[in-house]
Amino acid sequence: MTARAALQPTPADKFTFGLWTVGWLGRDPFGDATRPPLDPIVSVENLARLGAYGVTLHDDDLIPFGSDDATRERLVKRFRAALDEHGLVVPMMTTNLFTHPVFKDGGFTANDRDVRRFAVAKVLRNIDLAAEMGAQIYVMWGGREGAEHGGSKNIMTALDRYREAVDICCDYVISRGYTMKFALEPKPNEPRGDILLPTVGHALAFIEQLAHPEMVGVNPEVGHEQMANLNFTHGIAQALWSNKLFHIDLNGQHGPKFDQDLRFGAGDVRGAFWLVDLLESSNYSGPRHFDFKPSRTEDMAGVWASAEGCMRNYLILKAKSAAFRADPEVQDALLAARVDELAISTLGDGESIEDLRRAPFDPEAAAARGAGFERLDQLALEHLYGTR
Ligand code: DIG
Ligand code: MN
Ligand code: MN
Repeated sequence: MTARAALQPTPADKFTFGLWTVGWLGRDPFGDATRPPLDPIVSVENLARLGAYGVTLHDDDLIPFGSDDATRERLVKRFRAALDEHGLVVPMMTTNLFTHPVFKDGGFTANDRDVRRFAVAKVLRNIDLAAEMGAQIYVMWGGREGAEHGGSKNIMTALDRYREAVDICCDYVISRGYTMKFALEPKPNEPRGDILLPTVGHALAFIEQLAHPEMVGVNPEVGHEQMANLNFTHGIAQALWSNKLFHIDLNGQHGPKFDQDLRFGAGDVRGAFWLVDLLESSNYSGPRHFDFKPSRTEDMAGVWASAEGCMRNYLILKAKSAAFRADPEVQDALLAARVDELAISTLGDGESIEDLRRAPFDPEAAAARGAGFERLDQLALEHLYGTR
């Protein structure tokens, strides 16, 4: 296969994009939109042309907030026709509980009970549409669930309400006989000063308190963990280790600052390499979903170039990871670094605690052993830099 062909995305790569990504108007807190609204049909056409597998969406991305039933039915029918025409699927859907001012203090955890009840009803209605679309994952990003003022929100009570809302949604899915699962998306801050369930760790702990924890996993986003100065690949590893990586939001970020939502591979390149290396060696078979914002500097040609860049960067890193793992010198360096030894249980088969405590050990000799990590890491970087 030629190098160029190897980087041509196909539906087999399972690349998906949120409608809100390529459809981002470029509006930010300091500037107006730089691009006109994008018809979801145009997004479907172009993403299919670029080799994507599917699209994802919030309810409001397709059906403007407050639309009447006739409008809703027309827009859904038109969208489904475009999906069928271009062969795209909808593996994931989610709800917008953050744009309309009614959600200014959140949805599931708004102090205002009427708002909470409206938010739950909005999610339940979109769960029905998600089932109709064949979505198997339903993401919950609680971007407005949080606070800026210490006395405004009893966090323990807020978590009670958060759990109540998620439990209601799980009960609803069970009652309707749907097979979809939920994926909580953590984020530490922005738009709220502090957002509830800020990291993968917080979300994993929260899931264990739910009525149906087996139905709920996580949808980690690269930039969100990195905004909290955390190692995203380590977070994904713990989600995989917990069998809770139900979906993933891929993008780029340059460390702890505002949420940049860069195209995948355009932020922390070294972190992106190790992430792809982990994903491609794991049992995660879900979509490689991009949740990014094409720079507001771009016209539509730039938007599609940015979307294509997300997929190409993933495929480039996938190829580099495979070359790294196949490199005999790397395999030698991995052995020298005793990476394989970590897979051996600390206590031997049939060994007693007393056997362990009596085992001979020379700490000085062990301390003198070099780890061999620098040579291994240099080999990885040379694969990443393209000199191997
Ligand atoms: C932002 O990172 C959030 C929203 O875009 C959406 O609710 C979710 C879907 O992946 N990510
Ligand atoms: Mn983000
Ligand atoms: Mn996201």
